[in-house]
Amino acid sequence: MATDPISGGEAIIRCLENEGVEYIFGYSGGAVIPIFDAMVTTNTRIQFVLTRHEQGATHMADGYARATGKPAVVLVTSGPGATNTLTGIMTAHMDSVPMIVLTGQSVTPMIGKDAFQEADIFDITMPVVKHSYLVKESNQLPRILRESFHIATTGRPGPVLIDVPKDVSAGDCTADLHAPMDLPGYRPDTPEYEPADVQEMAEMLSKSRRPLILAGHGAVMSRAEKEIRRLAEKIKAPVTTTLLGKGAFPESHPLSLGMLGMHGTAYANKAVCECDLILNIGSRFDDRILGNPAQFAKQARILHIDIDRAEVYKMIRPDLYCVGDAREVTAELAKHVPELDTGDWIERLAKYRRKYPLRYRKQGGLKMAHIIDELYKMTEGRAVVATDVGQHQMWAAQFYRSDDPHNFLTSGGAGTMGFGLPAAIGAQFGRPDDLTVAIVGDGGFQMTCYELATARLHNLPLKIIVMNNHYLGMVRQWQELFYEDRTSGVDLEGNPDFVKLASAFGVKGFNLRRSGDVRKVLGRMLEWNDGPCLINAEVEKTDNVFPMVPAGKALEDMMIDPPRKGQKLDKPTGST
Ligand SMILES: Cc1ncc(C[n+]2csc(CCOP(=O)(O)OP(=O)(O)O)c2C)c(N)n1
Repeated sequence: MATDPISGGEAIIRCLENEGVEYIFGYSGGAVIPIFDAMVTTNTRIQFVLTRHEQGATHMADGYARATGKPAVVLVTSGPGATNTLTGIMTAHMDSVPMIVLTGQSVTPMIGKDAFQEADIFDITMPVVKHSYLVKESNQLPRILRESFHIATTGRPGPVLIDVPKDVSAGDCTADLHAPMDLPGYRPDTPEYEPADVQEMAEMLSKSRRPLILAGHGAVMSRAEKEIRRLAEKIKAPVTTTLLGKGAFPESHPLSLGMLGMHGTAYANKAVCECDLILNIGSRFDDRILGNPAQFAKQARILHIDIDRAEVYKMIRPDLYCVGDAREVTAELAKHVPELDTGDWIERLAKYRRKYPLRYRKQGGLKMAHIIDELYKMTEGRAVVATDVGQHQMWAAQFYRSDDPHNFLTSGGAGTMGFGLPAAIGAQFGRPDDLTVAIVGDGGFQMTCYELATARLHNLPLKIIVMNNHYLGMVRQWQELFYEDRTSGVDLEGNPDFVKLASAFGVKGFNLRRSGDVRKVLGRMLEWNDGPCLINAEVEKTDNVFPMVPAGKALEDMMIDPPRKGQKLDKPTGST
């Protein structure tokens, strides 16, 4: 049904409203003025959040989507504005986060002619989007917007790019704003799983004496937490998760083994080595959790549930797989599987838990693990935690246990430094009443710290802890362990005074220097109620994260404690 003409920009805003969008995160520019203009002329209830950099906008949108489970929207201009979103798009893509990125583009007659601020963002982002569009006519906008939300949120979610030339956003649109979709080749909602496969999985599970459930991000995305809990409790199977699967099973539950893999718990890694069956629910068997794929879970039969057929056989050859939605398949499986007697197995793992607990020394200098452990206790595990990438990220994953699948936000697949602060801001927008804490390294924080201005402007009650070890800690750890302590390119000499930096943005800052002050300073931070506040934690410079499985080694080769002084370790061969 044709309507009176409205501008392409207005059509975009109205279609976003139809999708229930609350926020657009972005940055302005010439090629998107018609869309910004429509935000004024349409009197929309959507709020625009002007960030300080387009990368910040993408991570904010990402954090919003991860914390709320809803798709998020980014709007930026053409050329450099569009290319500045690349890292954020890749981050969302690697972790299957639903995001719509609207980029401005030069007017259609100038495309391909090196016009001012022209970039071929469609092709540049091609390997890191789920789908992309270049809109050629204003009347295509309603259909494309509808399709983009459908594609971004269904099946395996991911980012969708919509490149909008300026004449398209400025032109007339007469198309129905509820235009029908036209996606004949895309049917992710078709229930693909075979009931017979599930039945067979149940039979294999019923013969297992040492079962282990591994939950990944797919379990989080499909909201399978209740079903996983039901299944785990019925068969009394221990559950371990990937970094992004944190919270898919409550980490405070007695059956939880926490995270596995490179910096996972010793008892989770032992469980993988000794189990007789692994049920993988929605994890893509990332190399950080496999160690050496050829050596992974040698005694176990492997069952793999994934919504994306491309993940099956990619890293591991399963004994049986089922392509389908993690929640549906797990629910079905729980119906068919009998109760199991796993008493001996649970007791064996309990011994490992007692022998190799996660630990840190309280004496000596201030430790990141100590701060995170106290934060966990003081907030009773209820905070939404967003991290950057590095040692602090791994300690946060180990010590901030999560019982909620939407409370631990981190860049897992891409490992993007600079993610933590903007992701926490996005999460706080989406969940204004929840306590949100960004735990960041001094390196990563400096990549996006300008977004303090965004947090302050909107008076978000966000808490930020900068783990200031004056090093790019995780890289220094590798150099110390595997390159005879030849540190190179990791000394963050010249760090600013982070409390003064915060103050320049109007953000309250506290210094934390001594272990004895951890509770006191965290308490001040938690009580602060005038917008964002930050702790500069002067932590020990050369502390290292353990357990550690060197990249490319088998989980059996895990180092539970630091190696002896002077002990020479092989250089890791696996991906770094
Ligand atoms: C954008 C980006 N650049 C480089 C890296 C490689 N890298 C991974 S961890 C790390 C060190 C992080 O240092 P910091 O932010 O201070 O955190 P820490 O490890 O000290 O906790 C680096 C450089 C990365 N992951 N992302």
